[in-house]
Amino acid sequence: MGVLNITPDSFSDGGRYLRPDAAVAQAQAMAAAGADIIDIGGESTRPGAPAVDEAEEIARVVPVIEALATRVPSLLSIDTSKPAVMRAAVAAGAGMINDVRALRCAAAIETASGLGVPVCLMHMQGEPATMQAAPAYDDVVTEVTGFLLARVAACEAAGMPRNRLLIDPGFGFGKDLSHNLCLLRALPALAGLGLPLLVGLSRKAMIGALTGRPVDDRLHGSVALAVYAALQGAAVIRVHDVGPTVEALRVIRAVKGSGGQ
Ligand code: 7PJ
Repeated sequence: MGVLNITPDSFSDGGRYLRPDAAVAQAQAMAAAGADIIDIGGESTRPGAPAVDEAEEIARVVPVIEALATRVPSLLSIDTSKPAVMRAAVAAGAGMINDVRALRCAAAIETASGLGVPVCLMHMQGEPATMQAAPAYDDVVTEVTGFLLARVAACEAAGMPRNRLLIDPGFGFGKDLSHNLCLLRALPALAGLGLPLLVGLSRKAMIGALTGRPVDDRLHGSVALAVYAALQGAAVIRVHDVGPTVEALRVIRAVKGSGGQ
């Protein structure tokens, strides 16, 4: 899954793809590099990012989704928590919803259920503005797992079949380095819950903490974690640098697969 942020303020690529033609070109490049899914977002979840109203969010993402629907073979995912944006994006050609709030906003669950597309349910402690101030858990793996299973149950109760859902522990969303490392070590257990597991680690602060690298220089750490996550059972890896990640995963797949001698 390649990341396409159509925002002025995302933490690693804010402002680069605000113009629709630049966004479309970037998505085409990610598709050509092997992205099966393009995740399109019009609101930054960076700590301190200003809220975007739904009309502005729709105006950012819909022209890009419309243009891409006929130009790339990749599945288009809309990264939003707002029901109106979900509806507009799916009408424009999106075939998946990625919600960092796991359909907890008013009417989101009914809207997503009615739209009939796959949904990624992500764990987040708190809200983006303040989530990194003092994240705290008694047992991060147990609490994240319990939350995700409760959201899956809520979706099923709203009429969504289980085979339309993905789960994501939400690395960096109300988690410090030790929480993120605990969740990474628990990936096999999370993958074992029986729903496809999506992970997003690309360029995140934990890589900066471990390598000392600024956000625009975290490729090696990002690819390492993508490979690790895939080997531990992740089904979908959300990344900014599609080409290098796809290459790394291709090599790993050859080793794990049945080809060769
Ligand atoms: C994630 C996301 C993630 C899912 C972002 C960033 C911050 N959606 N949206 N999982 N992260 N499902 O790109 O670093 O980890 S925004």
